[in-house]
Amino acid sequence: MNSLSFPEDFLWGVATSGHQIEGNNTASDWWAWEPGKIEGGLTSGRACDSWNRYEEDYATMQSMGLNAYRMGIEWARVEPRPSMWDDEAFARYEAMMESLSEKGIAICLTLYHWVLPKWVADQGGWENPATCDAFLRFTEEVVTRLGKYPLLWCTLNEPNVYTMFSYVTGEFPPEKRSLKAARTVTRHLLTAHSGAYSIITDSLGGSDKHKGPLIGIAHNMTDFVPASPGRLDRAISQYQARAWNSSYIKALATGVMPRPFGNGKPIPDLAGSFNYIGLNYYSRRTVVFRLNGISNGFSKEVYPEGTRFNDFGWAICPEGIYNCLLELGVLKVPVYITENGTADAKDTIRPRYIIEHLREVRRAIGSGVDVRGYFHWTFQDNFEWRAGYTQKFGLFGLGPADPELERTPRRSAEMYARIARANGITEDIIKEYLRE
Ligand code: IFM
Repeated sequence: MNSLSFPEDFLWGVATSGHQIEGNNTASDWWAWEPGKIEGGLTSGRACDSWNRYEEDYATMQSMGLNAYRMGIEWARVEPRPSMWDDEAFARYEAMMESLSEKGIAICLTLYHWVLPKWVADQGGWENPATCDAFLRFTEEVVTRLGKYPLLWCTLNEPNVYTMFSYVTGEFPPEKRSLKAARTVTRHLLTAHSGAYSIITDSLGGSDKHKGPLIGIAHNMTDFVPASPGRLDRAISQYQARAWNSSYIKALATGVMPRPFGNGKPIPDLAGSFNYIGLNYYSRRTVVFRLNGISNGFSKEVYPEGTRFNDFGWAICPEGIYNCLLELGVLKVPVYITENGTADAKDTIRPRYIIEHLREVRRAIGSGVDVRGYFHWTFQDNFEWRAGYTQKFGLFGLGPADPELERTPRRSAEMYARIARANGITEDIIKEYLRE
């Protein structure tokens, strides 16, 4: 592999979400739901205590040469009860963003990353159309108070993952298993997104894909491949790719969400309500057809000999990110990798994972996709939802049992800093980190 340079002004960042790192998000639906549900018996608890330790983390990011950070704002913190805006919580978020801005770190702000205020969940969450209005009031408040800070606005994180886990497989709160509910939720999420797009553009000036504000969603895409050339395996893998990947792209472009997660009816103002698109890419799924129900996707995963897996059992496939980027390229807006990373407690696969995925990102740029930034998931080990603290995605190690919550750099952190500083992958980096 040869050295690779990235376009001027490319963003090199890390991505996090509020609930996963801040700690004590006590007015949220997740906080109420977690006891007894989380692997390892812990709850999110104090997480990484980033609510208090943000300054030290941002200083570390700055020293690594990072110029961007994807963070979340927790709706439950700033509106713990209906229309009761918590000024102190807003002041803390403002202090965070001020500190990032002073350090020259561009902000990507996520408004919804799966966690609701408990009072919203109690009123039916995203099944209730009133949640769209509540979300828009929240968006308006955020824009009024903090609108000058973010370069990128991410209205929704991975609506497909949220709907699947919360309403189809029932692994996340509210643990429903109903395709009908999943369809309603998808519609409301996309309605909320398009409303938020209008609020942000109306308040902060016309959207311009060169100057911002840049507004989009973080779309989780998987590279689906049939395990055999057989007709049924090909059909199921294409079906999954359509349902999981393309239907959201189509919905944003045309305003109509196709089945199975949409009802084929137009969603007002959705078409074109974005001026960038975020890609969250982790892995490939190689599937065979099985009559085992929609929550299993009518399929089973079967991988060829030699496939590499991470600690979570996810198949590693760098060229998958290239395929996904090419698919997103049809939207003709800038693309940011809003998440990419791997669960690897020992850090034995992460350096190669990063280099190989970045090589594919660079290849996509060469093929004409306007990729403008890469946010590695994630900065430090954090609360991995139902898997608790068992999966380690961090450039920095962190153990929930450590009273000091010390952030311990993995080798990947040092490597990623070198990539960010060089705005690319140099021969030296390749020699040093790809040698094994
Ligand atoms: O931790 C999650 C994140 O919240 C959303 N995208 C995938 C990550 C790893 O599972």
